[in-house]
Amino acid sequence: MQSTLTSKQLGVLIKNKLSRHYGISAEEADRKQMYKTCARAVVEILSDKRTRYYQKLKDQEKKKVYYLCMEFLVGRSLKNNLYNLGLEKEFREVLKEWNFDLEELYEDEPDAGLGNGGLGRLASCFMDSLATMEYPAMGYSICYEYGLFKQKIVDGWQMELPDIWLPGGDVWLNQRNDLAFRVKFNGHVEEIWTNDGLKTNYTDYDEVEAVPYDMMISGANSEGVAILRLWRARDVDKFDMKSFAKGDYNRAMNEKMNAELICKVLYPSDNHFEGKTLRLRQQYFLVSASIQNIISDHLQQFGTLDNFSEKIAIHINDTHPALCIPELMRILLDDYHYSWENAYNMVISTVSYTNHTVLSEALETWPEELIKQQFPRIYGIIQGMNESYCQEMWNRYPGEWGKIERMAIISHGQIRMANLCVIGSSSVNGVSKLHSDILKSQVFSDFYQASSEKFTNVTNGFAHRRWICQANPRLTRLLDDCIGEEYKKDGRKLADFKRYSDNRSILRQLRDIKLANKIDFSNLMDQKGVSIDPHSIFDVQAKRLHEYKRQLLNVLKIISLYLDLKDDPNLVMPPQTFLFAAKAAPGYYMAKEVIRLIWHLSADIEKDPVLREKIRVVFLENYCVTMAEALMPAAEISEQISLAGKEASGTGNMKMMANGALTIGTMDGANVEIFEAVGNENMFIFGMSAEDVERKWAEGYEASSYYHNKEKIHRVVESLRRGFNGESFDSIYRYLIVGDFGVGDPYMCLADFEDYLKVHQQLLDVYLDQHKWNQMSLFNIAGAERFAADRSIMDYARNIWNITPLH
Ligand code: GP0
Repeated sequence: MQSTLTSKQLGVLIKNKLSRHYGISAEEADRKQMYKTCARAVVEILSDKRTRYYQKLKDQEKKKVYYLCMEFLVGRSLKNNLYNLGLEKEFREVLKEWNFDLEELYEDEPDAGLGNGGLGRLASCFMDSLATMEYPAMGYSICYEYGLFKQKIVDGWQMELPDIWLPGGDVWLNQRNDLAFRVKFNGHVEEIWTNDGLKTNYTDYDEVEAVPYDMMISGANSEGVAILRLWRARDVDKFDMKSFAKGDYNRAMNEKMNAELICKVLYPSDNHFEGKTLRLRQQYFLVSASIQNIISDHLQQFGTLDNFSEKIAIHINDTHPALCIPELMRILLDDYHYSWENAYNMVISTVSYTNHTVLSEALETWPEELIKQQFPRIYGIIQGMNESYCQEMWNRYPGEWGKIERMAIISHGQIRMANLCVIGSSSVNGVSKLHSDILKSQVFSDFYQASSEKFTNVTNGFAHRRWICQANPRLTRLLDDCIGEEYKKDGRKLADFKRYSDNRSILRQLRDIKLANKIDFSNLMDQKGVSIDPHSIFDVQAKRLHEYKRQLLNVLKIISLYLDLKDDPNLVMPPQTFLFAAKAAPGYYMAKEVIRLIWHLSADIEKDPVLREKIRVVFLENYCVTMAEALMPAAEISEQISLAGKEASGTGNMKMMANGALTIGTMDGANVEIFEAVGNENMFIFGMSAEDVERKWAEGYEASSYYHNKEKIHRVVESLRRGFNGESFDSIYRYLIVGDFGVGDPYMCLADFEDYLKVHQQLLDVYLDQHKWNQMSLFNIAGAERFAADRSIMDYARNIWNITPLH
């Protein structure tokens, strides 16, 4: 149901808010004030809508899912909510009367960058689907004061600047002091025998208050509103008056600083575990506040916890919120006096877990001592779970020490969070078919043998309304004309677009749309002082910078073209622009070296007037959701070139495909399913399969033999030592050929290099046949049908959470 506000009513609403917050009229307001005021008006509309929706939700007493995640990469909210509420037109009209342009107001909103990349963006896309399809759901995360750092490149070096998003972003947050909970850290636990059995006594702990800040997310063309509840840490009032009176202000303030440190900043590493105490405290803070909130809501509604797992599903997105398993145990045991066995069964049947990576450096393992010191009671519970599980396995697999050791939660002084998740939940899923298979056959093979019924797959998806309808209005109009608007509610309907694959006029329009989007993107970059030729091919690799994603392989390909052109400046080649967008984790040396290489290669090419007519390299600074929304519609080639077996799914691959880009990629993650959707004729697959990679490692991989025996490779690698723009890249040469601990080229760039070059050349040949290219592009748009996040959410709802939408 779309909102029924008229533009006149809207005008009154906005004027009232302007006068209340700033004491000014619409004519006096500046753009920032107007943006904030519009946001406040939207929040009010959302609140009304939410009140109605929550009443319905309560009345129906349906099972509800709580989605716990340390990251939500929300991006901007004004445009999304106006679109979903169906109020864009009304706002545009009202604002025009006062000489404001809605599109310009959008630009005043900072991105809420409370996530690193794919995992956090996925969580946000899921909120959109949950709201739109009216599933009973709520998201939980942390309200970081600083989101993911802002990236600046200075002479090729990545610099990190703080992301100050709250001034401007805070209008979307509704502080709920009435719903604060206390989270306890440190202290001591004693076990006491009483007449009722063993009791625990927890003393000397530190307390922090968790205060919710709610962000409302409107469903699209539906009655649904989802709430994303973000916790902020606040010092519990125990101001040290004694120190203050003595004039020791620092000491008086100390306690406060410590508490509030918890939600200061998002840890900026993606696909990598950082064993910092503060990060662990963040995790427990999220989990404890959320579980307390879930329990108190449930009690308020039902008065008992006996039906807890019938009414509640708790989903943990990666292992980051894994402590919710022992935390829920703790509350059931200590506060509500359930028996160990009952509590254990309740927890397992409530919790489900998604794994997002197989990279070993991303697996969370915390030192036992640290957990014990930070949360002594939680530690005791983990020990108990570990003992009972090992006992059970011992009965099943007597004598198989090795196996049981691999499955244990605690081993060699470390707590393995993935094992805790598998043991403590009823469902474990990967995020693409290939990834889920690898979980079963490798990462969790022992668990799969013991409890195969727990394992399943849910292939990722993306919010197609945001990433097609909002980001690419030109394509949306064409789709509306061709296949009607049903696809907006039902992504599957995008498949109908296939009917137009022989329609020359539609294919020409597709090309015109792409060109217009490329011009828009070039203009946008022009404002930032970056010049891009919109008539060149846009070849895009946009994702976090990571060795396994192999931005380096892409660079090696470009260098090879560069050297070809240096040898023969008359070589015929369609002009190409290679666009890179990527943030590197601040402490990730090799990732930063690759950025530096891209930057200097780019500068080198710019200096050569002949070369730069044919190939240009552009590093797009500070990649974020908002930039992605401009970039995806302009992309023509989507680089998805991770080493097979390493990318769990990828979601940028889906977004680019849906906007008509063709994929050049390996058989990895969801690329495999893109391949199933569009067929070999409509994408450019190259390189080793995951099995080939395994085999190659087993045989023994020698990067140096490629270097010595393959001419093209030798030439490219040598050029790294000579360098670009006067900078040598010996570090990267050594990384590829010499390696740390003798393993050169750990992600096998050189092994896939020749095939990559060959397939890239095939791609360029096809590009010259515009008709064919446009047809392939059309098949990709239609084939994205299966990657709508709505479909992922329906899979979760049916197969894992066992929930149904409101009616
Ligand atoms: C996986 F383990 N992902 C992690 C992590 O810490 N952060 C993160 O963003 C990603 C995967 O790398 C992915 O393959 C996947 O699509 C995404 O999680 C959502 O499942 C590409 O970003």
